[in-house]
Amino acid sequence: MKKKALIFGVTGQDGSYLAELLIKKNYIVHGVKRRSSSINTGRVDHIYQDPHIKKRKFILHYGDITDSLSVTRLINYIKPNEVYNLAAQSHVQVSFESPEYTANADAIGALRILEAIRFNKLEKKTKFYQAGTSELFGLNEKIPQNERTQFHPASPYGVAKLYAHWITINYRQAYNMFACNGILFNHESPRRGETFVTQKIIQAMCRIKLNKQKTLYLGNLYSKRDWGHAKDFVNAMWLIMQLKKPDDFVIATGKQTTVKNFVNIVAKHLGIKLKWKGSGIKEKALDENGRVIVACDKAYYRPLEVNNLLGDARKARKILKWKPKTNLNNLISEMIEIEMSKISF
Ligand code: NAP
Ligand code: F7E
Repeated sequence: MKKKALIFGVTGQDGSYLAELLIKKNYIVHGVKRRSSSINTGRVDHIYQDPHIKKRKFILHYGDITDSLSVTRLINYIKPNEVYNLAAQSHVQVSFESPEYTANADAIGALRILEAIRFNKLEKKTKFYQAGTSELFGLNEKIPQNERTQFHPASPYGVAKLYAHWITINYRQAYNMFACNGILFNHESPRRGETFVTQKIIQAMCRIKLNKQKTLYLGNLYSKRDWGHAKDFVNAMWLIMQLKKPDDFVIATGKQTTVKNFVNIVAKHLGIKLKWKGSGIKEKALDENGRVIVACDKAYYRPLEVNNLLGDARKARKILKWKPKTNLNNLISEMIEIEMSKISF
């Protein structure tokens, strides 16, 4: 019998890569999409269109993790072997503006799925993966951060994910469920949402290179992130679910870069020479002709910033035998190549 996986958040960056991976591994993949006024399946449409993938291998259902009935109905109907909860309001800055919705989706959403597994008496059959985040470490700047580092979330997003983290552990301990947390550091790809900083920088710099945009406006240039490739990270999710015993893992590259340096690397790839001047909100980067290519705008600063994230994934390396295949330079090349092909299309 083929294994059945259910992915909440299949239309997102990670959901789309995970669906591809599981189909390759011969799973029947069920995905949950939200009803939206415009089409939101752009990241998974190619899976449907692939003539080698039979329609019955990839099935989409409407549902919403803020709607218990739809969650329970889907779990009961599909009776999956593995559930991946990747669904979330995943934007940190937006979580300051929609904190209640973020808590409902990101914290209680995880509870709804766990409870639906229990309610349908699937505790022994169904494994659960929770998409945890390095944002749990937040203001704790002791680096590198691993599974034993104290959490100190610094946004409604981080706080909601903290609940999801602990409720996953609670259901594991109380009901003996196979329920795991992946504590994933930032991971990007050509499928990254346009409002996250890496994709925003790549899109703007490519447009600037082609004279379709003048200036890129950013917030804090000095926050440091540990950026990996989403394709590598979804592989870690699957490995976590194949263990004999459920456990929690930090997944990270172990390399750190500032936002400003990310801009510099992208500029170098595109052959744009940047000269930085000024400081604080007045800091900017000019090109050889003195045109302002990058400037700061206070609209992109957060009420509270997480400055320093760097992951220590030694546990994953040892137990899962996982390590990232793509370095930052190659990730940036791939993102630029795809973006350039979209602009020139
Ligand atoms: P993403 O691209 O923003 O995708 C989020 C997915 O969740 C989308 O499919 C979205 O649907 C869906 N969703 C949002 N609210 C929902 C709701 N109420 N009901 C059902 N589905 C809902 O995020 P991602 O980068 O793939 O990240 C996947 C997960 O990992 C998220 O939980 C995120 O918080 C977490 N995470 C991400 C990173 C990272 O660096 N990427 C790091 C650590 C943890 P629509 O397509 O309709 O919007
Ligand atoms: O910001 C700074 C910003 O929005 C990265 C999510 O996937 O990873 C992601 O959260 C940094 C921050 O990602 C802009 O202040 C400067 O310090 O790309 P981001 P994030 O907040 O790290 C974690 C692990 C998740 O779990 C989340 O789901 O870049 N920054 N200027 C900016 N950020 C944005 N978005 N836009 C700017 O203009």
